[in-house]
Amino acid sequence: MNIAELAQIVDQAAMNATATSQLSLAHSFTVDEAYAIQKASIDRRIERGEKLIGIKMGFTSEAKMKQMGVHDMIWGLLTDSMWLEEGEELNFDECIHPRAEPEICYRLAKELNREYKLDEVFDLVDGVASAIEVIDSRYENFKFSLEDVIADNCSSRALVVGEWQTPPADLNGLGMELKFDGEIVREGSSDAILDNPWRSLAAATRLAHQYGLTLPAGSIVMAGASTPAEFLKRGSVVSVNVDSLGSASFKVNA
Ligand code: OOG
Ligand code: MG
Repeated sequence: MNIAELAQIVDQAAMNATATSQLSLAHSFTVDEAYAIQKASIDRRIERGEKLIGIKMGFTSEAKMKQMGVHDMIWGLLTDSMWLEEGEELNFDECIHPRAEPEICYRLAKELNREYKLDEVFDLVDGVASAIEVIDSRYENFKFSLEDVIADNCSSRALVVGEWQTPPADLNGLGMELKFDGEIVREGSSDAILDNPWRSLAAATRLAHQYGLTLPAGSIVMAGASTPAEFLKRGSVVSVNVDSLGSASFKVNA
C-alpha cells in the first residue's frame, strides 16, 4: 500500500472528472492511513497553488449515514478551489455525479490550535451561515467504505456559504430546506446534526487537534448535512434556506 500512489488516483479522478474504482477493493488500509492518503491528495492540490480554507465534517447526521451506509463521523479538508461565490455557476462537466446537501458553516474568530469542548466552541467563532455542500465521490456509483471516503477527502467538491450572521447561541430547531429551482427537494432540522450543530464544531476541533492541524482565524468549518444529498441537475438553481441564518444559492450550467 503506497500512500502517494493512492492519493494520486483520487486526485486525478477529481481532476479528470472520471470515476475510479474503490481503493479498498484492491488495497487494504486503515482509517489512519486513509487520512494520510487524504492529506497527500490535498498536498498535491496545495502544490498546484490551492490554499487550505478550512475543514468539513461528514456523517454528523443519521440521515447521511443511512443514505451512504457509513456509520462513523469523518472529516476532510477544504481548499479555495472548492469555494463558489453566492450565485456563481458550477460547471457540471467538471463533476462526476455531483450531489448537493444543506449545511451550516462556521467562521473561526481565532486560530484553532487545540480541542474545544461543547461549552467553549461559541467563543471560537465570529460568524455562522447557511451553506450548501456539493459532494462528488470519485468512486463509481458513489459507493465506498469508510476508509475509501476518507481517502477521497470525504467526497468534497464545492461549497457556497450565505451571508455571515452573528453566531446565535442556540442553533437547535432550525428548519433547513434545499431547493432546486425554488422547489423543495430535501428538508430537515438542524437538530439532525449531532442533536446540536455546535457539537459538530467541537468534534471538528478534537479531530483537527488529534491530526495535528492548526487553522488560522477566518478559516471555515462545515458542520455536515442535516438531510440526505440530492443529485444535481444541469441548468438548475440550487438554494438552501436555514431558519434565522438566511439563504445561499448557486447555479449549475446547462
Ligand atoms: C461523504 C460526505 C459526507 C456530510 O455532510 O455528511 C458529508 C458523502 O456522503 O459522499 O459531506
Ligand atoms: Mg457535507
